[in-house]
Amino acid sequence: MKTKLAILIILSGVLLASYYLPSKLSGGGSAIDENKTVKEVEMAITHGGYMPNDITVNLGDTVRILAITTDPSHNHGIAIDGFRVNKVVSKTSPSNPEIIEFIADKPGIFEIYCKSCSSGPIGSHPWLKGTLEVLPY
Ligand SMILES: [Cu+2]
Repeated sequence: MKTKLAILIILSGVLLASYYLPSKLSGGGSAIDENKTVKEVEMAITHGGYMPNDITVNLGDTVRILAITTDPSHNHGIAIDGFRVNKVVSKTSPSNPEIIEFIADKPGIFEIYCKSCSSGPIGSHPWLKGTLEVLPY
């Protein structure tokens, strides 16, 4: 009786493995894929630039930017046109950042800039520039 139970457990284990393993090995698709890496970047926006101002990820990664601004007196933001990102960042605490998340589903070098700064007292911040590089496979 115990042997039958053991065989049953082993069989069901093999069945489960054969069900889950192929889906882990195949990949692809542009929707959120559990097998892909989440690339998390803490970014501070100062009056004079993004820190860091260079982000490198792999194609297919989920990019999660945890952004804060050090000067909330006027709007600082993050825009990446290639991924339809345009967010005002008004949070100042690293423990409660603005979260910007998207999937890097195309390779290339994309500009990070501030679209919201123009509403500040000194107008747009042309020096507020960074790059996002998405490496191909
Ligand atoms: Cu500023």
